[in-house]
Amino acid sequence: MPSTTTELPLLSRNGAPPPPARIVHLGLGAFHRSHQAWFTAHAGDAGEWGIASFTGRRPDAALALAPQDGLFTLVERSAGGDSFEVVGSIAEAVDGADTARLNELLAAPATAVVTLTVTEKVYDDDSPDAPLGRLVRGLAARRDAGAGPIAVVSCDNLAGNGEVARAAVVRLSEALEPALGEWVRENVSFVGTSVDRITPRTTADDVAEVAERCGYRDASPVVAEPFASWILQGDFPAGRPAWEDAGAQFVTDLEPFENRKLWLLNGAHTLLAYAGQLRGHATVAEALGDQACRAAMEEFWDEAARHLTEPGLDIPGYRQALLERFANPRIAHYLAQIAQDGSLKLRLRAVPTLRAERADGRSGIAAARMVAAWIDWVADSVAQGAEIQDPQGDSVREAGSLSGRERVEALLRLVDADLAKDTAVVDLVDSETAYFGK
Ligand code: CS2
Repeated sequence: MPSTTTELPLLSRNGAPPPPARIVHLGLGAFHRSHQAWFTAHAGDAGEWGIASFTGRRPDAALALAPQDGLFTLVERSAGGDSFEVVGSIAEAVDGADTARLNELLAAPATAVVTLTVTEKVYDDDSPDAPLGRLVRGLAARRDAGAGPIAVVSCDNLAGNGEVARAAVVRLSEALEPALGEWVRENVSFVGTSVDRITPRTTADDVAEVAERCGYRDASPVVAEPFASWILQGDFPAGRPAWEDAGAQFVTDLEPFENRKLWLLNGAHTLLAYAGQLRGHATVAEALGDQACRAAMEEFWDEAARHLTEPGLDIPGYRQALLERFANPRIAHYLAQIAQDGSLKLRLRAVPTLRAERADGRSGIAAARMVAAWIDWVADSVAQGAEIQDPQGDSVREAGSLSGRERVEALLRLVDADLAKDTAVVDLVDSETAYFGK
């Protein structure tokens, strides 16, 4: 065994070619690798489907992966231990700024699928250098080349993500050129999906562990829980990998599944992110071990579950599985990471339940408490001069420096302007502030 990790060989394909790049991905990050890249590597026809994966704002992930031929180690971390797997589906790791390569790939008839993990806020970002602006210019190149129809598959945590992607891409295409909007409508299939795999940020310890246990150097391994789910609805006019071999489910009505995941898993995450940090915890597992957080989460689940009534959703089983996944003591999933982009996440994760409960004549108090926890967390962060990452960051900081009911109303307005006009809702949220004090 070499004495230092620098003496170990770098992960490499040893001259073997990667699978042909027939999928373009935008948003090369840890989640893409633990999820879409992993599903593609486990499809029965994996040898025919490589991914050209483009980074978002920074090139770092591409710079780390390119020298190791796109290969990376997936560390599957269960309560009992780690297992290691080299994932080979990323054929090319590309700097997102390399739009020439993006256009070239999209103009190739062999390219059949575009997957997206661009984060929720990017669907509202109309700037030409944002990922969807780049995609639209790539689609124009495809049309010009006569390369035929293609599927765009959104893998972001948004309700109706396929339709949200369609609306954004059509809007941007029309702005570029009206005829392109027409082409997109006729040739691009937008596939909606619900994606799930808890993927905490990789740490230096993880990098060292891979070197030690695997006997090679990997500058960029990914850690994930054993659980993985991908539920998809829509057409693939130019074909797709046999993702069902890896456990992906193809359904005709995605909505109940995506609501189940978005409200129960992501909703609980968002609640724990704020309530947990207010109570001094750093990770999901720690927050879950605190009775005050856990009870608030279960109460929120009770509210949300009343609106998840489709047969076959097995809500009790799903809740039980979530409790086990969240409690995985070896996954350090940081609450600070989940707390980012709160105003938008609350709109997607808390507001639907709050509205549905109120429409049924109930208060929606547990959903309101999630919003209140965010408000307290924003106020604390502002008071401490801590960073707040949010698509409406300036407005959040400004509203967070107000006090009392005024602060509640101003912050609620950033989550949902209509709800903030409802004095009963403002009163309800206000009454739930300071709930998670130590
Ligand atoms: C989390 C998600 O950071 C967050 O907002 O709720 O990333 C969550 O871990 C994934 O959706 C799990 O599939």
